[in-house]
Amino acid sequence: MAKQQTLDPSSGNGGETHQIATGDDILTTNQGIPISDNQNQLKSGARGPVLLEDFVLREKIFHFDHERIPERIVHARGSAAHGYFELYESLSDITAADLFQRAGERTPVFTRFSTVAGGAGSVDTPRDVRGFAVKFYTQKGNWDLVGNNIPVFFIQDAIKFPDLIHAAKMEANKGYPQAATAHDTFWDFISLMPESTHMIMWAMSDRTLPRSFATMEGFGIHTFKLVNAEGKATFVKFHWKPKAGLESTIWDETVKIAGADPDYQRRDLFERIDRGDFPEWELGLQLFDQTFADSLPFDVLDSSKLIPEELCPVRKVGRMVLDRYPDNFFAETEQVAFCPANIVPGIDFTNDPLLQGRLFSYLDTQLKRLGSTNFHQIPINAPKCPVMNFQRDGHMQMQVPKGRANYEPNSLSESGEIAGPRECPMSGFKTTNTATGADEQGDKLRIRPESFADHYSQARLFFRSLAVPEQAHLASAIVFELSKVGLEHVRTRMLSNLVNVDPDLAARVADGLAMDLPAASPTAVPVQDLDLSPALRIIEGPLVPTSIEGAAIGILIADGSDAAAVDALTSAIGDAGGKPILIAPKVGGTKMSDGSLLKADAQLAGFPSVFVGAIALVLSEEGCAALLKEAAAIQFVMDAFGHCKAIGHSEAARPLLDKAGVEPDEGMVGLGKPFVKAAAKRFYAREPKVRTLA
Ligand code: HDE
Repeated sequence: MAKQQTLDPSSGNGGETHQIATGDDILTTNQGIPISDNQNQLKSGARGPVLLEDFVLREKIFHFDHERIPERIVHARGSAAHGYFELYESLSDITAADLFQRAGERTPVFTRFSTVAGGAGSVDTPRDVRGFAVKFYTQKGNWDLVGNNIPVFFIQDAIKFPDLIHAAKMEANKGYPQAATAHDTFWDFISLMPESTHMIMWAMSDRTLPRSFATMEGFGIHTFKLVNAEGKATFVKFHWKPKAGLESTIWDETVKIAGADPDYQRRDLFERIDRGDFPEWELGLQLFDQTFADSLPFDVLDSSKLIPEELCPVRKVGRMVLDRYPDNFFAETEQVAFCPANIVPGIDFTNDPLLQGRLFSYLDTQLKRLGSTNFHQIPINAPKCPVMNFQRDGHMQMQVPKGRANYEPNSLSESGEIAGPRECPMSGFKTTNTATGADEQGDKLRIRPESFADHYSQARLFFRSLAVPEQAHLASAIVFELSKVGLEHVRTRMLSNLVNVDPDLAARVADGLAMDLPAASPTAVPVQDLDLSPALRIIEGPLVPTSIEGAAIGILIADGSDAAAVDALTSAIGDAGGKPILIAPKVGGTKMSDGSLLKADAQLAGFPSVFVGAIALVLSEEGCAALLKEAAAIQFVMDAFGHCKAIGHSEAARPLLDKAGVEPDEGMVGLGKPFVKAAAKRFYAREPKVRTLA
């Protein structure tokens, strides 16, 4: 029999059931009836017709026919992992939330990363925003922090969300492009919605090309409140800071990754966990009060704005470690249901109109997607603390409540006393004080506040804060996307909006499109020059990786490669915390200089250099000569050079470098220590030599 570890459903764990098959198990139907033959249907005679009474066949095909559920309308493509959140210090002075009370305490989490526009089967690496959703299973209920890897959003009011998503997804009549914003409808909408300009700067920057989920930031975006036991509220913005640093790929690299491995980031998450390089982030809080909020030149309820870290520092209060991948993709990653409305006492919403709309949407969509109001009982969604109420019945009810009492209050016990569970004013939500701005009075209006009217100043702030190579990537990305837009009036309108962001940016994009630069579009309020925020940079920013820790580094070998050099390099990379990957024309064995046979991790033709952070060519004259006739080898080197990666090489590898058009620079090094050091960086100064950037 299968070992069924069935936990008591009444304990509030949702009746979690894990099945682990053993070699002695007998195959059964879903009714537990043993199956004698799983290869043949029940027929009347060996060559006769199939019998309708074959319930084994009917049950199996019936179940299979219904295996798919509707995919998420957005964020359909996702990958997830289990882990924990560990608190550094008690935050009881600012919040009563149970998970923030005791230093050192760990709270289990399940975190799902996603792209937004593509379907569930789309590639991992389009230019797209990444979802960053964390479910904290706290002792006082589930808290979902459903964020993105960008701290602002395209729209200020939830009523525009269906329009935004319709415009971004594949075009209604064509059914393409999949997982791509480089098309007419998206840019038509964006160009007509100036409030999206700030986010579009982020979307066109390297932020939407993360190297790995482990090398991107996460943001709760909206302003929330933390509320302490006395009911005092403090505004908060949530941040996730990656321990592995911030790293993105180059667009050309991203496109090639998509072709070579559509599951690149899902695989990377799995492999990092598998080898013990657990992805880790620190939870950061920007804490502020109403006086600070009033001092800002924008509204903290406006989700198209961020608060620069230079103005309000990010306080690190704990860390999240993802150390276990799901046992089953469907049961966990697909069925997990995040909802921004899932908050715990000690955390509260604000009147951000984008957040308020989200509070309705998630529960609603999950009923459709998961098919029953009881989806909270699915193990991945079930709280790990007691769940007690008088909600009953519904499709797929998994629990068996005992007794007559299904209402509150009741006094059905023998003694006649009022029986529980009952509400608890002490531990439930508290009304917050007005220090954070109560605004629930006034006329009923469909109106945008004046304080939301500045759509360009922060877009300018973002663009001007970036490092020079990042600015060039951003400008080139807009040129690329608008080049795919067939409607000239859309391109012109977008250029007019860009003039407001930065005239130089607009001129560069116009030049890249070979179009005339139009006049600036009208703005509701004058655009301001805000103080720049270098913390927003990836390149040359505060989170730039300084070592190869956690990074995959490729070592190309071929027949005759120096065995000792390969051995030394592999150890040096491993010692620095990197993951050495041996790549050879044949995986089964390469004949090394000392006559030994060395197995490779990957075959050259199926493992382009876009998969690694840097490459080392440990080649003999003989091996190099053979590779000169291999397009995959030449492309391997050409791409590493074009993607500004460090290239370490043996002397004998020079003919291959020459054939790949590599020119010497500081990213070209020998083998050994200099290579391990260089491999942590990218050499962007090389980029103008290999491609025209806007
Ligand atoms: Fe979502 N979003 N969203 N969103 N969102 C969904 O819920 C929605 C927004 C985010 O890994 C849906 O279960 C509205 C902002 C993530 O399962 C849906 C608005 C942010 C995920 C939905 C927004 C997000 C979703 C689709 C405008 C960052 C994936 C499937 C007000 C703070 C969660 C689902 C996962 C998923 C609605 C805007 C993040 C339809 C109406 C802003 C990470 O309910």
